[in-house]
Amino acid sequence: METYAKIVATASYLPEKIVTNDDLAQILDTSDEWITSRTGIRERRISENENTSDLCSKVAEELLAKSGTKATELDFILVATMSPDYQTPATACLVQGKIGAVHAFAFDLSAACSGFVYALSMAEKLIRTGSKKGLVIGGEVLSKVVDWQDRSTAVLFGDGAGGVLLTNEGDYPLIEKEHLAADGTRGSSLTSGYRMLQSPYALESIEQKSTLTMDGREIFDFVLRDVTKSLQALLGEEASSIDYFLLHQANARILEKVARKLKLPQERFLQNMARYGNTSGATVPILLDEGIQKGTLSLGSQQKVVLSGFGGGLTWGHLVLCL
Ligand code: B82
Repeated sequence: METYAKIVATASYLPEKIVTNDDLAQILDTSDEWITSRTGIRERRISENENTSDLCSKVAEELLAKSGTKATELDFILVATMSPDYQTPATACLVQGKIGAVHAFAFDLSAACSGFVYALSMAEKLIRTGSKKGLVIGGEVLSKVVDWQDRSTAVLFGDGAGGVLLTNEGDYPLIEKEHLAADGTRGSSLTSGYRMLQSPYALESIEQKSTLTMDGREIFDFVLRDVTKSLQALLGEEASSIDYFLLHQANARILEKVARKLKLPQERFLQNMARYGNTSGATVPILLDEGIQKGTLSLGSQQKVVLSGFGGGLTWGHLVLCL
């Protein structure tokens, strides 16, 4: 008999501190009107004393509690992040240690805003090939990687984490269709964490910003052209029968344009960037958990939901889920 993955619980965790656009206007030359009209973002959460592994551990603990699972039952922990506590140990290992998941292997996956979608795709294959239970978490503290002097980027990002607990107890396929892709030739349009050569043997050191950089126009066009085209190609006629679209929450204008291109009503595109800003690899799982908490989405309902991530790499990916 075939083994199918199932999402048995979702969870999210946001740091307590709310920073509004007006708050930012006090430290940067910007305004609520500028930020809201261009991005749809009104406020974001900023961590005062928690790092990425802390946010992810809160999500992990909530996932275990909600599903009545013991940490020792987990076979794997995957964390999608572009803002890990360390390069090593992986954030997933910090979570594993903190919750006591002694039988789980653990690693981070680096695919920026597509990270959770990539990680959920990988985890579904782990379940189909023998793993029984595992966590997939997207978590970011982007407030530590943005350039707080740069008003064009600092206002866009926020901190948060979300995730799912997967088991092998599904009665039908969780992922009906998927498409993951990358174009490394365009990687320079969104970067973070650059480190130059600095050994005694280094011949040249190419200096670049290590804080987050992005060419907004270029990646905006990338979504409207490449990402939308690949979504259309994956869905075809089926697009109209998708119940909800959970797209990376980068910018409200992107969601409006994608909906219009697919000739679908805006209401099918869930949105929460007004409250959390862009939390990169965490936007999709936070949106999924909110949809479930509100009752818009329901686990086991067989609703058809598209998860779609796109961003640094460049990377993009779409999953057609049957919840
Ligand atoms: S923008 O270039 O300044 N712009 C679009 C022309 C304003 C309406 C802009 C802004 Br402001 C914020 C976000 C984007 C954007 O396109 N973001 C992304 C696109 C693809 C993948 C990831 C992102 C992201 O920001 O995470 C553009």
